[in-house]
Amino acid sequence: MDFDSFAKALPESGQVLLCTHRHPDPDGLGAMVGMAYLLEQRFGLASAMVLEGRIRRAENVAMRELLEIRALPKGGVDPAAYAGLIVVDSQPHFTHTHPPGGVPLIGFIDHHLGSVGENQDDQETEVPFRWVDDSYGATSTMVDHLLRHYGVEPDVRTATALFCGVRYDTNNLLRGATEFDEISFRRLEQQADRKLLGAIDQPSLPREYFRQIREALDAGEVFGPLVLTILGEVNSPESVAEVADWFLRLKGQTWSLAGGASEGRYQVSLRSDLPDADAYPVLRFILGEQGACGGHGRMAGGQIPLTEYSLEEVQAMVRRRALEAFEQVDVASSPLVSRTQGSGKNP
Ligand SMILES: [Mn+2]
Repeated sequence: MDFDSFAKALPESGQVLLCTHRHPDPDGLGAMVGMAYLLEQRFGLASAMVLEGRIRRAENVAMRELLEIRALPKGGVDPAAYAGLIVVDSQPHFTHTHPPGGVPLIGFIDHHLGSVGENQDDQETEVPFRWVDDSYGATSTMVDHLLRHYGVEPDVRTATALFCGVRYDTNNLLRGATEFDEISFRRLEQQADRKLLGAIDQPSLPREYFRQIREALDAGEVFGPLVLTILGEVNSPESVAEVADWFLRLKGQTWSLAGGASEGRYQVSLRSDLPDADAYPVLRFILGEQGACGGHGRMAGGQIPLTEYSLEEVQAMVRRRALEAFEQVDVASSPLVSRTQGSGKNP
Protein backbone atom coordinates (compact mmCIF):
# COMPACT_ATOMS: atom_id res chain seq x y z
CA MET A 1 0.00 0.00 0.00
CA ASP A 2 1.23 3.46 -0.87
CA PHE A 3 0.47 5.18 2.41
CA ASP A 4 1.67 8.53 1.20
CA SER A 5 -1.30 8.71 -1.14
CA PHE A 6 -3.40 9.07 2.00
CA ALA A 7 -1.82 12.42 2.83
CA LYS A 8 -2.25 13.54 -0.77
CA ALA A 9 -5.96 12.72 -0.69
CA LEU A 10 -6.62 14.93 2.35
CA PRO A 11 -7.92 18.49 2.10
CA GLU A 12 -5.54 21.23 3.17
CA SER A 13 -8.02 22.67 5.62
CA GLY A 14 -11.56 22.31 6.80
CA GLN A 15 -13.36 19.55 8.67
CA VAL A 16 -13.45 15.91 7.68
CA LEU A 17 -16.54 13.76 8.14
CA LEU A 18 -16.06 10.16 9.23
CA CYS A 19 -18.58 7.40 8.79
CA THR A 20 -18.88 3.63 8.94
CA HIS A 21 -21.52 0.99 8.27
CA ARG A 22 -25.00 1.00 9.76
CA HIS A 23 -25.10 -0.26 13.36
CA PRO A 24 -21.43 0.44 14.04
CA ASP A 25 -19.43 -2.27 15.80
CA PRO A 26 -16.27 -1.83 17.90
CA ASP A 27 -14.07 -2.12 14.81
CA GLY A 28 -15.94 0.66 13.01
CA LEU A 29 -15.97 2.84 16.15
CA GLY A 30 -12.31 2.14 16.92
CA ALA A 31 -11.27 2.93 13.35
CA MET A 32 -13.19 6.22 13.49
CA VAL A 33 -11.60 7.27 16.78
CA GLY A 34 -8.16 6.33 15.44
CA MET A 35 -8.73 8.17 12.18
CA ALA A 36 -9.95 11.31 13.99
CA TYR A 37 -6.81 11.22 16.13
CA LEU A 38 -4.51 10.80 13.13
CA LEU A 39 -6.17 13.64 11.22
CA GLU A 40 -5.88 15.95 14.19
CA GLN A 41 -2.37 15.05 15.35
CA ARG A 42 -0.60 14.69 12.06
CA PHE A 43 -2.58 16.83 9.63
CA GLY A 44 -4.17 19.45 11.88
CA LEU A 45 -7.62 18.52 10.55
CA ALA A 46 -10.68 18.50 12.77
CA SER A 47 -13.27 15.82 12.14
CA ALA A 48 -16.79 14.83 13.08
CA MET A 49 -18.40 11.41 13.10
CA VAL A 50 -21.77 10.42 11.83
CA LEU A 51 -23.33 7.17 12.98
CA GLU A 52 -26.23 5.39 11.35
CA GLY A 53 -28.44 2.90 13.11
CA ARG A 54 -28.60 2.40 16.85
CA ILE A 55 -25.86 0.70 18.78
CA ARG A 56 -27.56 -1.82 21.00
CA ARG A 57 -25.16 -4.57 21.90
CA ALA A 58 -24.39 -3.79 25.53
CA GLU A 59 -20.60 -4.04 25.06
CA ASN A 60 -20.73 -1.58 22.16
CA VAL A 61 -22.97 0.84 24.04
CA ALA A 62 -20.49 0.71 26.93
CA MET A 63 -17.59 1.31 24.55
CA ARG A 64 -19.27 4.35 23.07
CA GLU A 65 -20.24 5.81 26.46
CA LEU A 66 -17.00 5.12 28.30
CA LEU A 67 -14.81 6.38 25.46
CA GLU A 68 -17.15 9.35 24.97
CA ILE A 69 -17.55 8.74 21.25
CA ARG A 70 -19.77 11.60 20.12
CA ALA A 71 -21.47 11.59 16.78
CA LEU A 72 -23.80 13.70 14.72
CA PRO A 73 -27.23 12.28 14.01
CA LYS A 74 -27.56 11.05 10.41
CA GLY A 75 -29.93 13.86 9.47
CA GLY A 76 -27.86 16.50 11.23
CA VAL A 77 -25.06 16.82 8.72
CA ASP A 78 -24.62 20.11 6.87
CA PRO A 79 -22.60 19.09 3.81
CA ALA A 80 -21.25 22.61 3.40
CA ALA A 81 -19.44 22.28 6.71
CA TYR A 82 -17.18 19.44 5.53
CA ALA A 83 -14.28 19.36 3.12
CA GLY A 84 -14.45 15.62 2.64
CA LEU A 85 -15.64 12.23 3.80
CA ILE A 86 -13.76 9.12 4.89
CA VAL A 87 -15.55 5.76 5.24
CA VAL A 88 -14.01 3.16 7.57
CA ASP A 89 -14.73 -0.56 8.03
CA SER A 90 -17.03 -0.48 5.02
CA GLN A 91 -17.24 0.89 1.52
CA PRO A 92 -19.49 3.63 0.23
CA HIS A 93 -21.17 1.33 -2.29
CA PHE A 94 -22.04 -1.39 0.26
CA THR A 95 -25.74 -1.71 0.86
CA HIS A 96 -25.40 -1.34 4.64
CA THR A 97 -23.52 1.96 4.30
CA HIS A 98 -25.13 5.27 3.41
CA PRO A 99 -22.75 8.19 3.74
CA PRO A 100 -24.48 11.55 3.94
CA GLY A 101 -24.78 13.09 0.49
CA GLY A 102 -23.10 16.23 -0.74
CA VAL A 103 -19.70 15.68 0.91
CA PRO A 104 -16.86 14.74 -1.49
CA LEU A 105 -15.44 11.29 -0.83
CA ILE A 106 -11.78 11.41 0.20
CA GLY A 107 -11.42 7.69 0.59
CA PHE A 108 -12.30 4.47 2.33
CA ILE A 109 -10.42 1.93 4.40
CA ASP A 110 -11.82 -1.55 4.77
CA HIS A 111 -10.74 -5.14 5.35
CA HIS A 112 -13.85 -6.65 3.74
CA LEU A 113 -13.72 -7.59 0.11
CA GLY A 114 -16.64 -6.76 -2.15
CA SER A 115 -20.19 -7.85 -1.79
CA VAL A 116 -22.87 -8.65 -4.29
CA GLY A 117 -25.67 -6.17 -3.88
CA GLU A 118 -23.20 -3.35 -3.99
CA ASN A 119 -23.71 -0.53 -6.43
CA GLN A 120 -21.35 -1.20 -9.33
CA ASP A 121 -21.66 2.35 -10.69
CA ASP A 122 -20.21 3.86 -7.56
CA GLN A 123 -17.30 1.48 -7.77
CA GLU A 124 -16.19 2.95 -11.05
CA THR A 125 -15.96 6.45 -9.61
CA GLU A 126 -12.48 7.78 -8.94
CA VAL A 127 -11.76 7.84 -5.22
CA PRO A 128 -8.57 9.62 -4.10
CA PHE A 129 -7.70 7.04 -1.42
CA ARG A 130 -9.01 3.50 -1.64
CA TRP A 131 -7.48 0.92 0.71
CA VAL A 132 -9.22 -2.44 0.78
CA ASP A 133 -7.11 -5.32 2.06
CA ASP A 134 -8.32 -8.55 3.60
CA SER A 135 -4.86 -9.38 4.89
CA TYR A 136 -5.96 -7.32 7.90
CA GLY A 137 -8.38 -8.89 10.38
CA ALA A 138 -9.76 -5.51 11.41
CA THR A 139 -10.00 -1.98 10.04
CA SER A 140 -8.73 -0.75 13.41
CA THR A 141 -5.48 -2.58 12.61
CA MET A 142 -5.28 -0.75 9.29
CA VAL A 143 -5.81 2.60 11.02
CA ASP A 144 -3.19 1.70 13.63
CA HIS A 145 -0.86 0.88 10.75
CA LEU A 146 -1.48 4.37 9.33
CA LEU A 147 -0.79 5.91 12.75
CA ARG A 148 2.51 4.10 12.93
CA HIS A 149 3.37 5.05 9.36
CA TYR A 150 2.90 8.69 10.25
CA GLY A 151 4.72 8.34 13.56
CA VAL A 152 1.69 9.16 15.70
CA GLU A 153 1.53 7.53 19.15
CA PRO A 154 -2.11 7.00 20.11
CA ASP A 155 -3.24 8.48 23.41
CA VAL A 156 -4.91 6.18 25.96
CA ARG A 157 -8.43 6.76 24.63
CA THR A 158 -7.42 6.16 21.02
CA ALA A 159 -5.40 3.08 21.91
CA THR A 160 -8.32 1.70 23.93
CA ALA A 161 -10.75 2.28 21.07
CA LEU A 162 -8.47 0.72 18.47
CA PHE A 163 -7.71 -2.20 20.76
CA CYS A 164 -11.45 -2.85 21.19
CA GLY A 165 -11.76 -2.91 17.40
CA VAL A 166 -8.88 -5.31 16.81
CA ARG A 167 -9.88 -7.71 19.56
CA TYR A 168 -13.57 -7.69 18.63
CA ASP A 169 -13.14 -8.35 14.92
CA THR A 170 -10.43 -10.97 15.46
CA ASN A 171 -11.96 -12.44 18.61
CA ASN A 172 -8.73 -11.79 20.51
CA LEU A 173 -6.58 -12.84 17.53
CA LEU A 174 -8.37 -16.17 17.24
CA ARG A 175 -10.42 -15.38 14.16
CA GLY A 176 -8.97 -14.24 10.86
CA ALA A 177 -6.04 -12.48 12.54
CA THR A 178 -2.86 -11.85 10.59
CA GLU A 179 0.61 -10.68 11.61
CA PHE A 180 -0.61 -7.09 11.21
CA ASP A 181 -3.33 -7.66 13.78
CA GLU A 182 -0.85 -9.33 16.07
CA ILE A 183 1.50 -6.33 15.95
CA SER A 184 -1.33 -3.85 16.59
CA PHE A 185 -2.92 -5.99 19.28
CA ARG A 186 0.34 -6.22 21.26
CA ARG A 187 1.14 -2.56 20.84
CA LEU A 188 -2.33 -1.26 21.66
CA GLU A 189 -2.80 -3.62 24.59
CA GLN A 190 0.13 -1.91 26.32
CA GLN A 191 -1.39 1.52 25.82
CA ALA A 192 -5.07 0.81 26.43
CA ASP A 193 -6.86 1.53 29.71
CA ARG A 194 -7.42 -1.83 31.42
CA LYS A 195 -10.20 -0.62 33.71
CA LEU A 196 -12.14 0.73 30.75
CA LEU A 197 -11.57 -2.49 28.84
CA GLY A 198 -12.93 -4.48 31.78
CA ALA A 199 -16.01 -2.27 31.99
CA ILE A 200 -16.61 -2.62 28.24
CA ASP A 201 -16.22 -6.39 28.45
CA GLN A 202 -18.74 -6.93 31.22
CA PRO A 203 -21.48 -4.33 30.96
CA SER A 204 -24.77 -4.73 32.79
CA LEU A 205 -27.46 -6.29 30.63
CA PRO A 206 -31.13 -5.40 30.26
CA ARG A 207 -33.83 -7.97 30.96
CA GLU A 208 -34.60 -7.94 27.23
CA TYR A 209 -31.22 -9.52 26.64
CA PHE A 210 -32.13 -12.57 28.69
CA ARG A 211 -35.50 -12.88 26.98
CA GLN A 212 -33.68 -12.97 23.66
CA ILE A 213 -31.39 -15.72 24.94
CA ARG A 214 -34.40 -17.82 25.86
CA GLU A 215 -35.97 -17.35 22.44
CA ALA A 216 -32.74 -18.32 20.74
CA LEU A 217 -32.36 -21.42 22.89
CA ASP A 218 -35.91 -22.42 22.00
CA ALA A 219 -35.40 -21.78 18.27
CA GLY A 220 -32.02 -23.49 17.83
CA GLU A 221 -32.00 -26.69 15.76
CA VAL A 222 -29.18 -29.03 14.87
CA PHE A 223 -28.76 -30.41 11.34
CA GLY A 224 -25.58 -32.40 10.86
CA PRO A 225 -22.69 -29.91 11.11
CA LEU A 226 -25.05 -26.93 11.37
CA VAL A 227 -26.80 -25.15 14.23
CA LEU A 228 -29.67 -23.29 12.62
CA THR A 229 -31.48 -20.56 14.57
CA ILE A 230 -34.30 -18.88 12.69
CA LEU A 231 -35.67 -16.11 14.89
CA GLY A 232 -38.51 -13.63 14.44
CA GLU A 233 -38.11 -10.02 15.56
CA VAL A 234 -34.89 -9.40 17.48
CA ASN A 235 -33.55 -6.48 19.53
CA SER A 236 -30.89 -5.54 17.00
CA PRO A 237 -28.95 -6.99 14.08
CA GLU A 238 -26.09 -7.49 16.51
CA SER A 239 -28.07 -9.93 18.60
CA VAL A 240 -28.24 -12.16 15.52
CA ALA A 241 -24.45 -12.16 15.28
CA GLU A 242 -24.23 -12.78 19.01
CA VAL A 243 -26.49 -15.84 18.80
CA ALA A 244 -24.52 -17.21 15.82
CA ASP A 245 -21.24 -16.78 17.73
CA TRP A 246 -22.59 -18.27 20.92
CA PHE A 247 -24.16 -21.36 19.32
CA LEU A 248 -21.00 -22.02 17.31
CA ARG A 249 -19.58 -23.17 20.62
CA LEU A 250 -21.87 -26.20 20.58
CA LYS A 251 -19.76 -29.32 20.76
CA GLY A 252 -19.87 -31.41 17.60
CA GLN A 253 -21.12 -28.74 15.20
CA THR A 254 -18.83 -26.66 13.00
CA TRP A 255 -21.25 -24.11 11.50
CA SER A 256 -23.77 -21.77 13.04
CA LEU A 257 -26.35 -19.72 11.20
CA ALA A 258 -28.69 -17.30 12.91
CA GLY A 259 -31.32 -15.01 11.43
CA GLY A 260 -33.65 -12.40 12.88
CA ALA A 261 -35.74 -9.45 11.76
CA SER A 262 -34.74 -5.94 12.74
CA GLU A 263 -35.61 -2.56 11.28
CA GLY A 264 -37.31 -3.90 8.17
CA ARG A 265 -34.61 -6.40 7.24
CA TYR A 266 -33.98 -10.04 7.91
CA GLN A 267 -30.42 -10.15 9.29
CA VAL A 268 -28.41 -13.33 8.89
CA SER A 269 -25.05 -14.25 10.43
CA LEU A 270 -23.02 -17.31 9.51
CA ARG A 271 -20.04 -18.58 11.51
CA SER A 272 -17.75 -21.57 11.29
CA ASP A 273 -14.98 -22.85 13.50
CA LEU A 274 -13.34 -24.91 10.77
CA PRO A 275 -9.86 -23.45 10.26
CA ASP A 276 -10.16 -23.07 6.48
CA ALA A 277 -13.86 -22.33 6.24
CA ASP A 278 -15.00 -19.66 3.81
CA ALA A 279 -18.36 -18.45 5.07
CA TYR A 280 -19.01 -15.78 2.47
CA PRO A 281 -19.88 -17.96 -0.57
CA VAL A 282 -22.10 -20.14 1.62
CA LEU A 283 -24.06 -17.15 2.90
CA ARG A 284 -24.10 -15.68 -0.61
CA PHE A 285 -25.90 -18.83 -1.74
CA ILE A 286 -28.27 -18.83 1.23
CA LEU A 287 -29.34 -15.20 0.77
CA GLY A 288 -29.72 -15.61 -2.97
CA GLU A 289 -30.64 -12.77 -5.26
CA GLN A 290 -32.87 -11.24 -2.62
CA GLY A 291 -30.08 -10.42 -0.21
CA ALA A 292 -26.76 -8.64 0.18
CA CYS A 293 -23.85 -9.88 2.23
CA GLY A 294 -20.21 -9.55 3.08
CA GLY A 295 -17.70 -11.49 5.06
CA HIS A 296 -14.22 -12.74 5.53
CA GLY A 297 -12.88 -16.16 6.51
CA ARG A 298 -15.03 -17.94 9.05
CA MET A 299 -17.69 -15.25 9.39
CA ALA A 300 -20.21 -13.64 7.11
CA GLY A 301 -23.25 -11.45 7.59
CA GLY A 302 -25.98 -10.11 5.39
CA GLN A 303 -29.61 -9.20 5.11
CA ILE A 304 -32.72 -9.50 3.02
CA PRO A 305 -35.09 -6.52 2.95
CA LEU A 306 -38.56 -7.36 4.25
CA THR A 307 -40.28 -5.47 1.49
CA GLU A 308 -41.02 -7.85 -1.36
CA TYR A 309 -41.40 -10.86 0.93
CA SER A 310 -43.01 -11.30 4.31
CA LEU A 311 -41.05 -12.30 7.39
CA GLU A 312 -42.46 -15.84 7.20
CA GLU A 313 -41.48 -16.18 3.54
CA VAL A 314 -37.94 -14.97 4.18
CA GLN A 315 -37.59 -17.25 7.21
CA ALA A 316 -38.69 -20.22 5.09
CA MET A 317 -36.35 -19.20 2.26
CA VAL A 318 -33.30 -18.86 4.50
CA ARG A 319 -34.09 -22.14 6.18
CA ARG A 320 -34.58 -24.02 2.91
CA ARG A 321 -31.39 -22.69 1.33
CA ALA A 322 -29.36 -23.26 4.50
CA LEU A 323 -30.43 -26.91 4.53
CA GLU A 324 -29.58 -27.14 0.84
CA ALA A 325 -26.15 -25.58 1.38
CA PHE A 326 -25.34 -28.09 4.10
CA GLU A 327 -26.98 -31.02 2.31
CA GLN A 328 -29.52 -31.54 5.08
CA VAL A 329 -32.69 -31.16 3.05
CA ASP A 330 -34.41 -34.38 4.04
CA VAL A 331 -32.73 -34.73 7.37
CA ALA A 332 -34.82 -34.55 10.52
CA SER A 333 -33.87 -31.68 12.79
CA SER A 334 -33.08 -32.12 16.42
CA PRO A 335 -33.76 -29.25 18.80
CA LEU A 336 -30.69 -27.60 20.29
CA VAL A 337 -32.33 -27.88 23.69
CA SER A 338 -35.21 -30.24 24.20
CA ARG A 339 -37.60 -28.96 26.83
CA THR A 340 -38.27 -32.37 28.25
CA GLN A 341 -34.83 -33.84 27.94
CA GLY A 342 -32.02 -33.56 30.39
CA SER A 343 -33.13 -32.90 33.93
CA GLY A 344 -35.11 -36.09 34.38
CA LYS A 345 -37.07 -34.29 37.04
CA ASN A 346 -39.89 -32.98 34.89
CA PRO A 347 -43.21 -34.68 35.50
MN1 LIG B 1 -14.31 -4.79 10.73
